[in-house]
Amino acid sequence: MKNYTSVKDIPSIEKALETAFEVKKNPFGFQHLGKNKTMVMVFFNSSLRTRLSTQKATMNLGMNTMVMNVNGDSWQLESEMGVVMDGDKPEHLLEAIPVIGRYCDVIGVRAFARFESREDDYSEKIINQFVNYAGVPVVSMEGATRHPLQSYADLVTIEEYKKVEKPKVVLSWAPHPRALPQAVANSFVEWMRETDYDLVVTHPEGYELAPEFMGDVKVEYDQKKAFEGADFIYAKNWSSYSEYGKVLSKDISWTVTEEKMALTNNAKFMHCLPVRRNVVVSDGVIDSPNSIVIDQAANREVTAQAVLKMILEG
Ligand code: SN0
Repeated sequence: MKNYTSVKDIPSIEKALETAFEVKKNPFGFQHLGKNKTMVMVFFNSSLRTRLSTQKATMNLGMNTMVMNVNGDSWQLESEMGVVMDGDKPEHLLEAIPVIGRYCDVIGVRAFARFESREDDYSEKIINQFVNYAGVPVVSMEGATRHPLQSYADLVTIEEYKKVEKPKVVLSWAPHPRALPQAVANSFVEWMRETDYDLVVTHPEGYELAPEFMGDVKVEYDQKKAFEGADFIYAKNWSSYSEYGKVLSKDISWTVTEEKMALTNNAKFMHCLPVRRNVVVSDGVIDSPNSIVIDQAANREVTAQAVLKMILEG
């Protein structure tokens, strides 16, 4: 594997699962791959799980890691082409990226949607500049449109908890005080479409995800109907794609509650975290034995390591 920016970079779902379970069983068994190799993790946005789980994954593989928070530690980086750089940004990505690439063997980059232009975000302007200029493999630690390290961990978690061959998996929009990217939802749908699970997406009108991610996936606008018989409820807020980046609703009748979970087939509750308690999900649901959000987050280490292993193997 050269770069990792979407499910399309993985040889197959079978290989992804096989590698993840191999790494989970034997986390320190592949240190020959990482010896004397270095990863630089570049963050344009905040992180807790991605930073710690990916760094831990590199340590398990015997690699070294350097972390750069662009909005605090480094020069502010210009990303527009052809601009006169007489403003507040002293360095261009065109130099910064290849320089970083000279210091390491893998670059991780987190660059969320900026909501300035849907076209810029959906062309993955920042991640693609890294892919084009790094000279070393690039791992997306959440781009503008996808969060593939998260989705990979989501898949592994569902595989571990599923009780039937083809579980009903429901991605439910939930309210939130701020405008969040569509990345986690897009990427989850993209990964789930590679499985034979029964996937249903539920959200209010106006929150339709981009057609290139949804394909022919079923949308059920009635959240309670969607929850009926579900084996997994994956809650996530995202802002509107059609009215790009807008918050069209903060309707708390979409919060995931005990009453709604009672409609499911004793479903497990999932969320990528961080989560706004009693906005996205009630305390009662996230604190219940059916909540698997901590195991889901723990699998981030496993799948980050699986990705790095596949990259180091070439
Ligand atoms: C990010 C998102 O893409 O939705 C990262 C999720 C892994 N989430 C947030 O930015 C949440 C911030 C908030 O204010 O709750």
